[in-house]
Amino acid sequence: MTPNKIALKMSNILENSARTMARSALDLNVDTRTSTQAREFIEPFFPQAKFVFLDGTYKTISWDNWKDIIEWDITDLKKYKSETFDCDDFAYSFKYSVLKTLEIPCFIVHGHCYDKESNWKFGHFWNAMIADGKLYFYEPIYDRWAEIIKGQKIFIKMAQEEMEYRPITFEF
Ligand SMILES: [Ca+2]
Ligand SMILES: [Ca+2]
Repeated sequence: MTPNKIALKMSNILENSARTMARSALDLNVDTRTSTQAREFIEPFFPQAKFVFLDGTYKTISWDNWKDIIEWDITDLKKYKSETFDCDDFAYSFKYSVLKTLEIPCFIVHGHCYDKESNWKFGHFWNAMIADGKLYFYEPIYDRWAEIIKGQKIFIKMAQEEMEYRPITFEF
């Protein structure tokens, strides 16, 4: 079977238009930060954390900007599928949807989630942002977030229950 080339071309045109429309609709306050600054900012919260930096400098935006982006982005509408479209895929999809449209990066965080009641834990991926001098964890599967407070455990509600998030690696 040959692919429908007109439909593929049309899909490209629509995707480009959609991204251009979102870009001009959002009102972003863009600043820059170096990887060293990002590391020095996060380390006091998580002294054991490992870092992977892919660039030397990064664009940053305000948390109000991020909330607008989270509301606009539809990664959370994807259906969760074990392996095929699970936590790692949600975290990378959110990151690259925002990058493709706005060229604004966020962190990919790898770590563990703990169930408060049973202490059951599992490996997990999510996103993090530094905005307005604060650190936030964003759960792209459920469109929920938490502001990180030094010395306090981090909880985000998943389907029904709050899970504790413990990061290991920050990739930026
Ligand atoms: Ca969303
Ligand atoms: Ca996966």
